[in-house]
Amino acid sequence: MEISLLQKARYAYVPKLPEMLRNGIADISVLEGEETTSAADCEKIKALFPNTYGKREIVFQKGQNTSKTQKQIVGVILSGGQAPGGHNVICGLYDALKSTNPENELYGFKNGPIGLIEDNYIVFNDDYINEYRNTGGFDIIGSGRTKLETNEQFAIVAEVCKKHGITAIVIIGGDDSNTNAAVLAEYFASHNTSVQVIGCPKTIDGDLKNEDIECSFGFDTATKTYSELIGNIARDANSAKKYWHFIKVMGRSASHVALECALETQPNICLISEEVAAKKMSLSQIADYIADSVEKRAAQGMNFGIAIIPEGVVEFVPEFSVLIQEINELLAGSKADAFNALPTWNDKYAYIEKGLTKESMEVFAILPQGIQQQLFLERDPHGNVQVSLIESEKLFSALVKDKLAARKQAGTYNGKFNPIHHFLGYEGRCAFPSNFDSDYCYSLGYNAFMLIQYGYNGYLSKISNLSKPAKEWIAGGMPITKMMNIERRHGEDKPVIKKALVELDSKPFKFFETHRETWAVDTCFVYPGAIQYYGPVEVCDITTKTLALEQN
Ligand code: FBP
Repeated sequence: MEISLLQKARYAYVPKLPEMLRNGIADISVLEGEETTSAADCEKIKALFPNTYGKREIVFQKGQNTSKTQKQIVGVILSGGQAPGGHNVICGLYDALKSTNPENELYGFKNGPIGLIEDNYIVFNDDYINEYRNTGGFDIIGSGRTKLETNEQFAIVAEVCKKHGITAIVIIGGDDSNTNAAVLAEYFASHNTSVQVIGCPKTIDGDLKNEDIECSFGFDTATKTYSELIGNIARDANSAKKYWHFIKVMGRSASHVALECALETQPNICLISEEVAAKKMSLSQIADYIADSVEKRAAQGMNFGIAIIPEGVVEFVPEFSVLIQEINELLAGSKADAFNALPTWNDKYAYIEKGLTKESMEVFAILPQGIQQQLFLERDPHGNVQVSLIESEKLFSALVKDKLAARKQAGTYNGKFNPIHHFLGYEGRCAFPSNFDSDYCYSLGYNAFMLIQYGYNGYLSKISNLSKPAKEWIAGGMPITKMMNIERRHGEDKPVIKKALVELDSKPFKFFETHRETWAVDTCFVYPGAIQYYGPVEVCDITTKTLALEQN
C-alpha cells in the first residue's frame, strides 16, 4: 500500500504518556477517592444501576502493583462519528495489554457496536496495529451508529464474550455510546458474567465534557483543521476584498466547535446556538445582527467578511423549532403521501399554507425557496425533518441579503454583498491527529487497560490536567453513572450522560463576548495555519483556546 511521507513519519512518533503510566503496570497503584453520586436524579439512577452506582473515583499513582494477574482478552469497538485519534486509543490499549502480558489478546469488533452482535472481529497483532499508529480515521476496524441498548442485544454480547473468553470490552464513543456502556456494565454485573466495560470519551463536537472529562478526543484536531481552513478563507477574503463567507461548522447541537474556531480565527460573526436560545432570538433578529456587521464594514469600504454558523443553530431559534414541529405534524403518517402526490410546488405551498399556524407561516414565508423545499424533502426514518441537513449558511446569507436590500432602499446601506458558502465537517473528522490528540488518545487507551487490570467495571477512562504538558497529566477513572441524569427521550424517562452545551458564563464564551463587537467591525482575522507535528513544542503541542481559557 502506498503511504504518504507524513504517514510514514507519524508511524515513528512516540505518544507521550502521563508520568504515572510510563513504567507500565509494574509501577502503578490505585488511589481511591470518594464514593460518587450521579449528576442529578440520584435515587432514580441508583435504582437503575444497583451494582455499578456510587463507586469511587480513582487516580493512578506510582506504587506497588496489586492488580490481578489473569490473562486478559479484551474486545474494543469504535462507535459513532469519526474523531481524530481513535486509532491511537486502540494502539495505547494494545501496547498496555501486550506489555503487561504478551499472552493477552485484543479483539477489534468491526463497524461499530453491530460487530459485537454479529461476532465480526479481527484479532490485532503488531503488524496490523503498526499501520495505524498516529493516523486519523476509524478504518482500523470501522465504526457505526447501531445502538447497544436492549437486554436482547446484551444477552447476545454476553454469549459472544463467553465464546471468546473476553474479560472486558472497551467502548470508544460519545455521550450516547458511553451511556450504553454504563447500561451494559450494569447488565454484566447483575448477570455475574464478570466481563468489565470501560468507556473512552470521543467526539469532535466537544459536548461530552463535565467536571471530570475535560474534553473529548478529536475536538482538538478537528477544530484546528477547521480553524486552518477558516483562516485561509479569511486571508483570501482580506486579499480579494469582495466576498462575505458564510461557513457552517459541524458540532451537532452544541456550539463548542464554532466557538473554538472563533477564538482561533477572530471572524466578524460567530453565532452561538445556546445564546440564540437563551435570548430567544428570531431569524429576523439574527439576520439583523449579521447585517449590522456587513453594513458597518461596508461603511469603511470593507465589503467582505467571515461569518461562522454552528451546525445546529436553527433548532435553537424558538420560532423555527415550532415551525419544524408543525411540519412534522403536517406530514405525519399517510399525510406525507398526500403531500408528495401534489403535482407542483404551488399546490404544495397552498397545502402548507392551510396547515401551518399563522405565526409559523410567517416564518416559513421568509425562508428562501430552496430551504422551504428542503424542509419537506429531507426526512429521517421516523418521518421528521432532518434539521442538521438544512443549509443554514445559505439560509442566513439569504436573510441578510433581504435585510440589506431593505436598508439600501432606506438609504442606510450602500455596499456590495457577495456571499459564498462553505460547510466544514467531514474535512476535520479524520485528519492526522495533532500531537495533543495523539498523546491524549494513546493515554486514554493505555489507561483503559489499567482500569481493566485493576478490575473496574462501568468506568470511563479519565485523563485530566490536560492544559499542562503530558507528563503532568493525571490518569484514573470515573464511574460513568456519576455523569448521568434522567432525561425525557422519545417520550420516556431515560438515564443518560448529560450533554454539555456551551455555557454562557464560561470563560471561553465570556472571552468571545468581550471581543466580538470589535471583531464584527474591524478586520482582526488570525490565520492559525496548518497543524504542526514537528517543531517547537509551543507550536506543536498547544491545546485548544477553549481548554486554555477554561483551565487558566
Ligand atoms: P458523534 O456525535 O458520533 O461523535 O458524531 C459527531 C458528528 O460529526 C456531528 O458533528 C455531525 O452532526 C454528525 O457526526 C454527522 O454524522 P454522520 O457521520 O452520520 O453524517
